[in-house]
Amino acid sequence: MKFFREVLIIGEKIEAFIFDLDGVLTDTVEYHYLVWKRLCEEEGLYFDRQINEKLRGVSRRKSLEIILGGKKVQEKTLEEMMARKNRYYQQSIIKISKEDLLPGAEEILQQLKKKHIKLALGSSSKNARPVMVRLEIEDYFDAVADGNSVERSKPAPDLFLYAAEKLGVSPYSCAVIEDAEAGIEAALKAGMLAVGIGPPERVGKSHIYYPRISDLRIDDILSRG
Ligand code: B16
Ligand code: MG
Repeated sequence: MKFFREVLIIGEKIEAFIFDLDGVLTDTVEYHYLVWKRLCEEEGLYFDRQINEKLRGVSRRKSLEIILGGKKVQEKTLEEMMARKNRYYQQSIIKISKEDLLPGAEEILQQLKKKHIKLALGSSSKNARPVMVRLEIEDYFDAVADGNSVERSKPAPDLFLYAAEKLGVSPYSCAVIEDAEAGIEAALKAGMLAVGIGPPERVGKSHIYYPRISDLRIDDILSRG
């Protein structure tokens, strides 16, 4: 995939950045962990931080399937469990404020705006909009792609392709900033420049990665276009 991008897309400039939300701009990963843990305790299901790592970037339904680990459950029960988890999650995000933006995140959005780079959000979460509002970042974005925008979530490329379409740019001119393996895979499949945030074990398949969002260098990314 990396090879294809480098060989076929010579001369394509980066015109837009697509930001993941959970784990990139804010640390809602911890909120998701705590509420899945609560649900698992109620249901007598095993859950730990290692399993939680596998849930980064994947949809609510896929997350529950991973937790169930092949255990057969009726559709009605699955839906009730997803709804309960979401109720708990919605209760926990009420506490989110601008303070929950990760260090350096807003500065990066500001720098990109100054450079007239188009910005989109690309989050698997159906709760992305209320979280953006609580973080007071919605005005930075020209488009929002979230868990309600497409059928197939990350690692399918659909969400990022939808974001590029909304921005009116070619997928090849987009850089995706992601903390999840599923998100990097989605960005690569979309033909975009994949920028990982996190350790190499998680985001090492990206074109370029940084340990934290505050380490990201916009000019490095633009020069990779
Ligand atoms: P919801 P991202 C993802 O957001 C989270 O990383 C993932 O853990 C969560 O299951 C998914 O959103 C769905 O969230 O239950 O709120 O619809 O990282 O793509 O911004
Ligand atoms: Mg994420």
